[in-house]
This record gives sequence, structure tokens and C-alpha cells, in this order.
Amino acid sequence: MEKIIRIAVQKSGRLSDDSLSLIKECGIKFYNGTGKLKSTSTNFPIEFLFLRDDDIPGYVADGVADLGIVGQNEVVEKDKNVTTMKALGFSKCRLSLAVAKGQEYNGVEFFEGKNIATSYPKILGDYLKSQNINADIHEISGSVEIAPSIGLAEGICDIVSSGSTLMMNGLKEVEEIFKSEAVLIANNDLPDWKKEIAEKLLFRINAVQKGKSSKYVLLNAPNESIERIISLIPGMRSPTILPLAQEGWSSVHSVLNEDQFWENIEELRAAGAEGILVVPIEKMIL
Ligand code: PRT
Ligand code: ZN
Repeated sequence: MEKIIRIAVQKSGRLSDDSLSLIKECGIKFYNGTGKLKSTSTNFPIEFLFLRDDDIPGYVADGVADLGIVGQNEVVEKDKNVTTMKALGFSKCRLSLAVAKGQEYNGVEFFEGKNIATSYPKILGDYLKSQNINADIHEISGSVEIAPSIGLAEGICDIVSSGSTLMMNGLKEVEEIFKSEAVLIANNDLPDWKKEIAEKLLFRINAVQKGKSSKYVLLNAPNESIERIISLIPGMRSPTILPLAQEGWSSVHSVLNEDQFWENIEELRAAGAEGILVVPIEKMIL
């Protein structure tokens, strides 16, 4: 049998598009027909399982899948034995406590003896314990935000991103208890040959991530300001300097973090840089 590893990704939901885009950016090709539950890459030894996100930590822990891409919130809530290999930087959100907008709230003691509705009983339970609060946790699987208005609970604990769902339901966020983003998880007992393939995937993910946060910058400058410009955009090892056809001018090429570029843009212009181009980088290997 061909040696391939299996990765579990969300079938359809908030994680799906970004998970599959990341895989594609890693140069891994596969056919993703609608409704398919499995797919094998045509150019990398990996097979995809398309699952509900709730099931991913369990499948990875059991070894049905070797790797998975899922929210940290699910990883911690399901409390399965898996290794987190890498934070992936997308699907960022937070798990927060919220109460009715008109409710007077002076601190987490508010929740003492109260009912709280949530789909995250473990994370909430751990948080309340750490705060020495005794509350009744009502586990419900969806539409948590309507619980206060139907008299089911005085508070809720749910995922918040923009905050508009809370607002639309007449609620206010009062405590942030957990921060989450998508992560790459792995089974704890991968044999060496699977670890090697997982490391190859991780190598590519790192290259894509570094590329995303960096830009290739090209600019023209009079030769006398080159030294100053180099100090502003030092690059990976050092910038490339090429003479322009016009006497006394050079083209400077460098790679830098985008934030660093914006911080230095005024000084670059003041130093005489012109014709500045900022180009995206697809992959970066240091
Ligand atoms: O069907 P399946 O079980 O696979 O998917 P699901 O419906 O359980 O999950 P899905 O696709 O909604 O979310 C998958 C993961 O995305 C979550 O586990 C989080 O890690 C992450 N994520 C990021 C979010 C949000 N942002 C988010 N905003 N998950 C849910 N929400 C919901 C939240 O529950 C609330 O209803 O969006 C609402 C709040 O959003 P705002 O923007 O109004 O604050
Ligand atoms: Zn789910």
C-alpha cells in the first residue's frame, strides 16, 4: 500500500474555505467535489477526510485521521489526547460570557448561583472553577444566544467574532474566557514515516505563512541615499542593489515584514526613494 497520511478538515463551515486554501497554497492538489467525504491528493501523499468540526479532535486522537485542522476551542473542549503542531492564524474568535444588555454587571461574581447556557461546558467549567464561581451550566448545542430571552439562563457563554450576534439578541459581552484560532493537530503516536510526511506539510505551511507576512519591495533611489535606505529596509540577508540605466541611480530590492514597510515609508521617501513597488510573496524559505 502506498504510504499516505490522512488529514481531517471541516466539511462545510467557517473553517472549510481557509483550511482548503492553505492546503492549495502549499502546492497540494486534490479534487474537492461537493458531497465527497474523502479525497486523495494527486501530488502529495495525503488523503482528506471531510468531517464535522466537532468530530475532528476525536478522530485524530483515535488515529482514524493522523492530522486535523480545527478550532482550538474544539480541541480544548473535546479534551482528547492530541498534539497541537501549529497555530494557523485564521478563524480567530473568542469564547465569552454575555448577559442581557440592561443587566447591571460588576464582575464575574454575578454568575454565582446563576444558570449559564453554552455549547462549551468544559471550557466554561474550567474557567468558573478558576474564578471560584459556582454556577449551573446548561449545555445546549446551538442557538445559545436566545437562552436568556426565553428564560433558560441568565447568561450565556458562546463564540464571539464581530459581536453582532450578541447585539442582535440584546446581549452584552462581559468576560472573554478563551481565545481561539484554527490549529493543525496531530495524533500523539504517529509512526516515524507519518511524522516525516507531517513535517513536510508543516514545512510548506511555514513557508506560506512567512510569505504572507512579508513583501518584496523594489524602489529606485539616487546612489548617495542607498546607505540610508539599506538601514531602513535591511531585508533577509541584505538588499540587492542594481544600477539603473540612468547614471547615479540604483534599484534596491528587499524583503521585509509589511508592518515594517509601512512604519518606514515616510523615511524612505524622505531619503529619496521613488517608484516604490510592493509585491506579494507566495512562499518564503529561510
Ligand atoms: O457543521 P460543523 O459542526 O462542522 O460546524 P459548526 O457549525 O459547529 O461550526 P462553524 O463552522 O460555525 O465554526 C467552526 C469554527 O470556526 C468554530 O469552532 C470556531 O473555532 C471558528 N469561528 C470563528 C466561529 C466564529 N468565528 C463565529 N463567529 N465559530 C462560530 N461563530 C458563530 C458563533 O457561534 C455565534 O453564533 O458566529 C456567531 C458570532 O459571530 P459574530 O461575528 O456575530 O460575533
Ligand atoms: Zn460543529
